[in-house]
Amino acid sequence: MLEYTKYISRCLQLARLGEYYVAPNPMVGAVLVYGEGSEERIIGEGWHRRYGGPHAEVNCFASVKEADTPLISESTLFVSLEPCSHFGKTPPCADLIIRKQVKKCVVGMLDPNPQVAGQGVARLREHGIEVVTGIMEPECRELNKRFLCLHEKERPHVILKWAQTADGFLDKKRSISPGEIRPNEGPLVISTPLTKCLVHKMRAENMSILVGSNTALLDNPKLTISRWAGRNPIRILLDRHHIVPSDSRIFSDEAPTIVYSENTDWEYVLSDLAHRGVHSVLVEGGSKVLNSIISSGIYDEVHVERGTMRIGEGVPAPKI
Ligand code: AOF
Ligand code: ZN
Repeated sequence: MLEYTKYISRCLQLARLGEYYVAPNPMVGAVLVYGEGSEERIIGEGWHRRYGGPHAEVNCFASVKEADTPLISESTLFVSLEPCSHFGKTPPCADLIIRKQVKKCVVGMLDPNPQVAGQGVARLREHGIEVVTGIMEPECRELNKRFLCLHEKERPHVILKWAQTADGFLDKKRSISPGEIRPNEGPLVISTPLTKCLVHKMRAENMSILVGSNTALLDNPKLTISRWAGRNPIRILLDRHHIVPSDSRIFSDEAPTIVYSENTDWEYVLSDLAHRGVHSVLVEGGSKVLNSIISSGIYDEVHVERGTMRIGEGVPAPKI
């Protein structure tokens, strides 16, 4: 018998190659295996490479060498997510699999997208293809936690992130005096060159990045990626009192910016982002925004960088 976890592991490895390029779609990998025992070998591999592009299964079949095509009908297709059954930007993968007449299909996990939700697997079974589901499901779920959150909870996956001093402060006390456009002092630097790279990696992993008006005003950040690969996240600014000037770096043309000013209620912001298809938000501060999200209880992960410096007084870091 084929070792299911070995090939679903390979699917997950392939799926990861699409990281940074497929959001808000899931990362998906597929492997086609012919024969068993001494005959056993992979005859095709593929993954979803970019948003709007062909799905993993399509790329997998396309990779099969001409000499191996007669073997497809005697092969097992492994795929980390249920093959789709709908016409999206691309036609249904389930129909392609049926046309290729594979013997068996092993699926990591079902697709919670309501347009698919079990119908892909059902269609394969209706056409006499043996289907096994739920192989390495926890690993499949972890890989696509953002995509799953969007479809299962109808809101983006929320990650809070901040850096604090050894004595528990986010920053010195800084403010803007009347008439002054920008503060003279820059923000307290807690991050190191290495952790700055990691922050940029997190920005690349998430579809959007959110800050409040104080952070936009005091730090004047661009919130883009320069120390990691991938696309700049969509910038989200909560600015209830319209205090952030239009020439701020958060409005630079490197990425879109969405401003919430009328309604900055966290549940409203999350549901609006979900409607726009945003599957993840990295919240980078400041203290007011972080504290209000923490008190709402609607967040999924918290990443705290602890520096070695002590500053004695300043803006206290949030408590969770
Ligand atoms: C698959 N294989 O590799 C992926 C799937 O607009 P489309 O056509 O790209 O469809 C996107 C939806 O298809 C996405 O929301 C998810 O439900 C599924 N993704 N399905 O069979 C793949 N990426
Ligand atoms: Zn598909």
